[in-house]
Amino acid sequence: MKEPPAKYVLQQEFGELIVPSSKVAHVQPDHSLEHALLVLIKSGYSAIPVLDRHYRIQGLISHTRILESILGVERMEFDTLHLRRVEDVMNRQIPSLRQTDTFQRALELSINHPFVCVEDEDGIFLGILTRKAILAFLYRYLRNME
Ligand code: 4BW
Repeated sequence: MKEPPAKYVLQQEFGELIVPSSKVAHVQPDHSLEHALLVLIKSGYSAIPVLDRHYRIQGLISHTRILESILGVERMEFDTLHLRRVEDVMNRQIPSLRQTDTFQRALELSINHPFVCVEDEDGIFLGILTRKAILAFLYRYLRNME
């Protein structure tokens, strides 16, 4: 089957590529850094979304941010992890996509972001779009081109 032209693909929506919220590891802003580190280690991911109780995107938290926050002058202050909150160290400057955005927009964002959160028109988290899903889609498309 002949693949559609690249221009057409870039204008398509990317809904089928989304990792649904039920499969995305996440934490809440008021969780402790100890809890967040546990979730990161158990899930195997280096960074995960932070969502509030209504499933709205608040930021992202990573190993690096947590470890930087407990970096003392002479030692890592691991004993303070349970006292610190995710909201104090999370990265709030993260882009998000609407499910109605184009594949081109998703592709542009994936250059600098390993994953991008996707929300609906009410700002409710739907899932994430990963660089892996985007690359796999592009790879299939290029392989099948004439
Ligand atoms: O536990 C893992 N399972 C699988 N299947 N793949 C993994 C795992 N951990 C890492 N990977 C692979 C993926 O290819 O390493 C890449 C980089 O992982 P990261 O960034 O640094 O933890 C993964 O690439 P990706 O699938 O394109 O994912 C990009 C980023 O999206 C990940 C992580 O920050 C986030 N992410 C992906 N799936 C997630 C998730 N965050 C929460 N829950 C998920 N289900």
